[in-house]
Order: sequence, then structure tokens, then C-alpha cells
Amino acid sequence: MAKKYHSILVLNGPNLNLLGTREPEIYGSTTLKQIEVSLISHGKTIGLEVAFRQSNHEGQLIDWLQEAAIKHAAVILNAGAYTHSSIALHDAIKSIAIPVIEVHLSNPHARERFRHRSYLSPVVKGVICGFGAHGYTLALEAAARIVKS
Ligand code: CA2
Repeated sequence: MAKKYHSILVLNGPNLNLLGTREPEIYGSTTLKQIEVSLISHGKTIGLEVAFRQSNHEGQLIDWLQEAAIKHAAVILNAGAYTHSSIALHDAIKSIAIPVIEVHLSNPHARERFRHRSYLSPVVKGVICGFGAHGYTLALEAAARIVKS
């Protein structure tokens, strides 16, 4: 019988489509497409299907979070600057039953004061930040642990 893969949804918020083109000293030189390819490939090796999306729109991210509860086992979320402003994303995460892992390429706590507060951290399973693109792989490993346990 065919093996059933757990599906993980990776969501990326505003401006992350620009990754690799500007501010490499903060966000690294890896593009979002390269992160996607690497995560899908790594997912296969650990028995996880990876769906990868990006939007600059808060409402779209909320729609995807709500859908995720039906289609996916966990969500990895880099909400970009919405992390520091969005009560709507906080509410959406709180309302879904599957675990959400918050990821940031940079370490927001080592940056401007307005980045120190996350509206999402209180309602997610855990947070990974400061490890650049590798943080997504770390989050996928964490998701694997959670969904397979
Ligand atoms: O470190 C992260 O992953 C962030 O979520 C990235 C957000 C920032 O607002 C958060 O404080 C931390 C910004 C994403 C913008 O990405 C760009 C990438 C390249 C060029 C310009 C923006």
C-alpha cells in the first residue's frame, strides 16, 4: 500500500518574494524559490509533503491558515512584518487546531525595537529565528517531530 505523507504548509508574508535580491546582510542571499525547492526535497527525505506559498496580503494569509486546518498537519509561518502588527493573524492562528511554527530569517530581537514584539508568538507552538534560510529546515524537522508523535 502507498505510504501516506503528512502535508506541511509553509506560508510566507509580505516582501519575502524579494529575498535574495536586496538586504542580503540581513536576510541572506538565498531566494524564496531556492528555499522552496530545498524544503520540498528535504521533506521527501523525511516523509513530509511540503506546500509552499507567499502573499503580500494579510487576508490571503488568513484564508490559507483557515484552509490549512483541513488540508495540512502543521504550518510553518514567516509572516514578515505582519508578525509585529497583526491581531488578525494572531486570532487566525489561535482558531485553528493544528500546530503553527513561527520562523524568521533574522533575529528580530537583535534589531529595531518595533520588531521585538510578535503578536504571533503567544499562540504558536514554537519560534525559530536568526538562522537564515536554514531556519525553515529546522522548522520542518520540528514539524516532523510533532506530526509523527
Ligand atoms: O527575519 C524575518 O524573516 C522577518 O520576518 C522578515 C520581515 C521583517 O519585517 C521581520 O521583522 C523579520 C521582512 C521581510 C522582507 O524581506 C525582504 C527581503 C529582501 C529584501 C527586502 C525585504
